[in-house]
Amino acid sequence: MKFTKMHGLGNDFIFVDYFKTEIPDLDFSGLAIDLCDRNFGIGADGLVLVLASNAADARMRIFNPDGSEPEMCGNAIRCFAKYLYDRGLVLDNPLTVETLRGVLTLEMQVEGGLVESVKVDMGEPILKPEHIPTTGTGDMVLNYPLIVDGKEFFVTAVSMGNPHCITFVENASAVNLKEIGPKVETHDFFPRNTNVEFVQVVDRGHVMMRVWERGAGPTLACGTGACATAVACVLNDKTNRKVKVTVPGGDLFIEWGEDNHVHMTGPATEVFTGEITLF
Ligand code: ZDP
Repeated sequence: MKFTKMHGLGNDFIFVDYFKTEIPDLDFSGLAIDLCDRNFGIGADGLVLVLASNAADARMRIFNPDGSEPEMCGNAIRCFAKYLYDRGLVLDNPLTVETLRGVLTLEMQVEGGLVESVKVDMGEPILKPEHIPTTGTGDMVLNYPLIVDGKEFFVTAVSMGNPHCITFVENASAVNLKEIGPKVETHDFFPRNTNVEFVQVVDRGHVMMRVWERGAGPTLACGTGACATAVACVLNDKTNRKVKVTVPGGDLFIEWGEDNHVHMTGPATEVFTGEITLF
């Protein structure tokens, strides 16, 4: 199996291309578990399939390292656009991508014929508690006291197609992610589990964020997480609608427009191509 290794701010993915070929009858969930393993496989935060689409220029499927299939992925979709455009598979700019969250539009910044960064219209945030989903009621889960290990965490829940649980902290780097992350990820309040973001506000235009990802654990960056964080910051009156989100892997630029759409801008990088023999 030929593959291409790519990343968005260190959030890394294995790309497998079926854009012009038949999709083999493979257990991609099981394959993701094997290939994403950093010791026994290639190592990555996810497996991404490049597919043809009847509804858009192309279709993206992604599998987490635990084999689960999330609805959307911000860092991978920027890499997805670069993969298609740099190879001349799609020449439109902007281009459209079909995901489980719907069809999204991506605008590429090209230098020397290659994509350097991508601005993605990530769509509207989903705030209705039962649509995130959570077991909460009312209009939204805002500064809600979630009990974890007997301790109260005030959380805001936002979906960008995939669920996110955001909590504000004094010092993001002091959070014991491995301790608290999985407990919030699998909390009963989140029937389909959740990604977990710890956010430290620097000023009204800048925050620091660390993430424990659903089905992946700690990662260096999360695009949907950065978008959900920006929305939570505005809802809690912490920042303006335009905010730089600094994650361990670098900076993402997020704007929650007056049209209620969230726009994410960030880099996409190709690292190497290779081939792996499947047993
Ligand atoms: O929702 C989930 O299960 C996430 N782990 C999906 C991956 C999200 C990603 N990190 C992103 O950038 O949005 C790839």
